[in-house]
Amino acid sequence: MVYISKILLFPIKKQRKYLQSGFIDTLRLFVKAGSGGNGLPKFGGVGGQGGNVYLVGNENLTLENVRSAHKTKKIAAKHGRNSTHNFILGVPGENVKIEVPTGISILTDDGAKLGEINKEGEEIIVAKGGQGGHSKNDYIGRIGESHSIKLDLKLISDIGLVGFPNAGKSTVLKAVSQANPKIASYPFTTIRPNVGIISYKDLRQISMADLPGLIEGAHINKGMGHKFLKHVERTKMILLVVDVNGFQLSPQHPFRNCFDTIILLNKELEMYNPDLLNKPTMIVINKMDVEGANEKYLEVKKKINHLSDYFGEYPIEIRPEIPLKFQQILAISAQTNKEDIEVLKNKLRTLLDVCYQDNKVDEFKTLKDTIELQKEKGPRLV
Ligand SMILES: Nc1nc2c(ncn2[C@@H]2O[C@H](COP(=O)(O)OP(=O)(O)OP(=O)(O)O)[C@@H](O)[C@H]2O)c(=O)[nH]1
Ligand SMILES: [Mg+2]
Repeated sequence: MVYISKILLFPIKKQRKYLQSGFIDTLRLFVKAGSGGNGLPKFGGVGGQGGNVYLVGNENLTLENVRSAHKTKKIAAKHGRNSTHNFILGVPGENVKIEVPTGISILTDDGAKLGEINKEGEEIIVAKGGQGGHSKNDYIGRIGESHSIKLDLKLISDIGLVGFPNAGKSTVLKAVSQANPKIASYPFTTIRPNVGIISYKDLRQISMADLPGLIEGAHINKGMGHKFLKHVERTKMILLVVDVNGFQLSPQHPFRNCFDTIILLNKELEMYNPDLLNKPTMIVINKMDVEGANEKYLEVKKKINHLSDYFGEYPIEIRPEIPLKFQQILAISAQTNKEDIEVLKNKLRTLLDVCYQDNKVDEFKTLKDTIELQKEKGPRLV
């Protein structure tokens, strides 16, 4: 490889790690339903109906499985048989059922949504077989539908973890759930989404999706975070995780302190889809065990409820327009403090219960009192 690149005098660039995950969350297939068989005018015979193409939900599959099961990406159902002397009613064409993972939307090429599959065994017709020929259509069987469809996987989880790389999102997921995500001290450790389940003593379960970190410019497709933000669109609430020490992607990139990272995340969410700013959001300020964290946290705490007062300090390219609002702010050490994690688990549950009850962000105002009451308990709660 080295030689070839030398001979050809161009460097072969190694693919970035975050592009190597092998994880796919969209897949295009071409589906073709069967055409209807012709009718037999002499005996008033009706041609068989063309077979339909269905998608069927299977919880154990991934889109990678579907891709390898249908390498040609063209899937056709059988045609209906013609009506004959022996079979006045033509035999219908066989249907085809494609097993797909649950939690997908099905779209056509022009972006129209054909439907969703969210449960095991759920079925949807994606190409309808042509009608058999009969007296009203001159006994000519109709052509079955055919088109390409896009399967768009969206993780279904209650809470979506959003933050810069290395902030501790996976550490949070690991601490609150049984999940065992990879954790490391370098950015882009998580390269594909993971879902963990938080279990409570009364058997209540809440799902949380850990997503690859966002970076500045994610909205213009920098890094891979943008691709995964679509999963956040479906979660009931967002859990923003920031490192109290701030973040620097590399020595070539500017250092961003903790407050800057909050502003930048605000901007990225807004640029991706401003509706995300209306989603109930909680913020966790992580790594409070590190020396000097308290002073840094106090600085952030002063400003965090008035983000827009500070927008003017940021250049226009990174300045958000609408400030994020946090229903809850919690300073924790996800790695070292078990009590913090218990408090976090309970706060998440309380917030999520309100989401389910009211499904309205405004209702969170009523939570303020609860938050006040809980102030004296648990970690530094604003
Ligand atoms: N001191 C300290 N370190 C922490 C804490 N939480 C996480 N870390 C460390 O921070 C580093 C990054 O943690 P991850 O959980 O992998 O971060 P992430 O946000 O998932 O990162 P990406 O997957 O790259 O987006 C690891 O070295 C963790 O051990 C904490 O509370 N305190
Ligand atoms: Mg991670």
